[in-house]
Amino acid sequence: MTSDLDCARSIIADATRVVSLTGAGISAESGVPTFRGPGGLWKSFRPEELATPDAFRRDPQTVWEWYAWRRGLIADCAPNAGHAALAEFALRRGGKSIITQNVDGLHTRAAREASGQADPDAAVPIEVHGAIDRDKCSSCGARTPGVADVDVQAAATLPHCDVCGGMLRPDVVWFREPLDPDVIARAFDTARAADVCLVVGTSALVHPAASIPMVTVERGGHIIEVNMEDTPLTSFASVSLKGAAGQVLPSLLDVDLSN
Ligand code: BV8
Ligand code: ZN
Repeated sequence: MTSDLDCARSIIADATRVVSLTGAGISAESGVPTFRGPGGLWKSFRPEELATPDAFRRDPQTVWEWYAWRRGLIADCAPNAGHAALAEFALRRGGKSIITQNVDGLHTRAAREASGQADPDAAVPIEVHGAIDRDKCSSCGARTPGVADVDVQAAATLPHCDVCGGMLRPDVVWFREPLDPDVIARAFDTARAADVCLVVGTSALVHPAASIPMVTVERGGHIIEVNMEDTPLTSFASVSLKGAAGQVLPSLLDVDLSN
């Protein structure tokens, strides 16, 4: 009896192009809270109150307080075996293949750690929802490295743009904001050209990102899902592996992380 893992491994072995779409679940074992699971961020905060342009217009201090808290939390986290396995696999296969909804930067750190002196680019993800460690000017759009200590005491003490004086915001995509058209087009094109879309640690509820794996299926490719629970994509998956990303990915991708 072939196990689901063996079935998934043989699909990947036969594939020419494997792309992955990751969500907050791949960072859970690194200590970064997910959004919708038990203890998730949206359990104690309502996304409409913190992750929308209206919320930022209405109460920039509270939005900045939440993002500064998350920035500090993420700064103390490290990539886990799931990030490392995906990075090794991407470097081995070549060609940009990691698409992430996450803004925590852990895939990029794993890419640098896995590549050593070599070019990490194949393992650097397409970040469809932006990056929490970058700021963007809400007036002129200038992007800068994230301000380290945000003073949320007053609107005047929040970070402002050196170029035009406009108020800075975290460089992430909020609800009801369009994604960067070039970034999301690249993500869909990458998935369209793939034989397999490996979907890891996402509830597959947020669009348009959650639709990315469907273009692989529409072209006759496979979805392999790694999650702790079923999602709206599970019924489209050729194999659905229940388990933690950090446990499943090294054996699924045949990556030995012991050294
Ligand atoms: C837009 C901000 C249009 C950054 C986030 C249909 C089509 C198009 C849009 C919509 C649509 N329907 C509704 C919309 C609007 C909306 C949307 O999708 N709403 C949903 C909630 C219904 N979409 C938007 O607003 C998008 N913009 O469409 O604009 C437009 C066009 C033109 C002009 C104007 C507007 C913008 C979406 C981006 C929102 N920003 N975050 C930040 O602060 O982080 S979304 C937020 O959710 C995060 O970015 C996150 O990445 C994303 C998805 O969540 P997940 O990553 O999946 O995390 P979650 O906690 O949900 O799930 C974790 C999973 O992991 C679970 O399944 C769990 O079982 C699993 N897990 C846990 N531990 C492990 C594990 N798995 C493996 N191993 C483990 N150890
Ligand atoms: Zn500016």
